[in-house]
Amino acid sequence: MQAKWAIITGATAGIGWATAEELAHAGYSLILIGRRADRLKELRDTLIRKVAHQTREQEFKSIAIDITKKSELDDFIQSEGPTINKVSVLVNNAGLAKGTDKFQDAKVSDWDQMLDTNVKGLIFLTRGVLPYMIKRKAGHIVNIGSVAGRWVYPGGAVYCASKFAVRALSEGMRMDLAGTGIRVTNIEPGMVNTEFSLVRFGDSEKASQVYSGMTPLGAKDIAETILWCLQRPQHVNIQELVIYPTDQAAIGQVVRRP
Ligand code: NDP
Ligand code: 8X3
Repeated sequence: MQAKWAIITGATAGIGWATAEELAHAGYSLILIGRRADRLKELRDTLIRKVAHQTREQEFKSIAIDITKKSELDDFIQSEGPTINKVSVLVNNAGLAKGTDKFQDAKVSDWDQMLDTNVKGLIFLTRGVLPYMIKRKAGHIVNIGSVAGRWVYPGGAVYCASKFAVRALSEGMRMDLAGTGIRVTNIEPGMVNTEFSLVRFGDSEKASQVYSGMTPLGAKDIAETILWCLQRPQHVNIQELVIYPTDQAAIGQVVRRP
């Protein structure tokens, strides 16, 4: 049997990398997207070493693109058409938060980057892939939202707005795609220990403090959940899932031990 194809954005680190490993182990062929070509190569080599020897049908393609650049997304959709035509899963994972400054002090360039990546990158790529899925009457879009898409916190206005947008987009897509057979899932994690906090603060000391004294989720926890959603029978659509670490009762309530 031919392997199923999945696209994973933000595959060079964290949740995306772990999802690539999980889906590869489950037999998927993958298109891996991120900006860092060296990390994509490392991931591809890892997958080939760990997984591909099990089956000759699996393929791993790495595509270094910046999803904030619409021209790069358009080129990808055009040049990879024959492979995208086989894709049954799109994991819209690439995303980031920048800074925790108050709204009145925050950098406009940080806002641009968050909105261009978390919202516009997601919608343009999805818009490019969907016609292929609709033609085949099958597909699964998995969006990585956040608990920040349900609850706002100080210093998070624009990041939270971007994840509220991911939730609205997931609902809107699901409504517009009703009857096509395409499923849409929004996964909403709490604290996951990845490069996320390093990117947000640009400082490894500050980033490590985020998880001090508590046990955060790991990227694999989210990756396993994504695979579980994909593996539900076709008539079952997990619409949304909120996943917190046990040590985080709510967005601003974290239990820390000395
Ligand atoms: P990481 O920083 O570890 O990974 C983010 C990934 O996104 C990287 O692979 C990065 O790759 C990619 N990326 C960022 N910008 C772009 C871009 N312009 N074009 C292409 N790829 C891009 O963070 P996580 O794994 O934690 O984050 C994954 C998703 O999970 C994000 O959407 C995040 O908002 C969400 N999330 C994270 C939580 C957490 O606590 N960690 C909690 C809830 C949600 P590269 O730099 O190579 O481009
Ligand atoms: C990441 C979770 O709480 O840092 O989306 O916003 S949080």
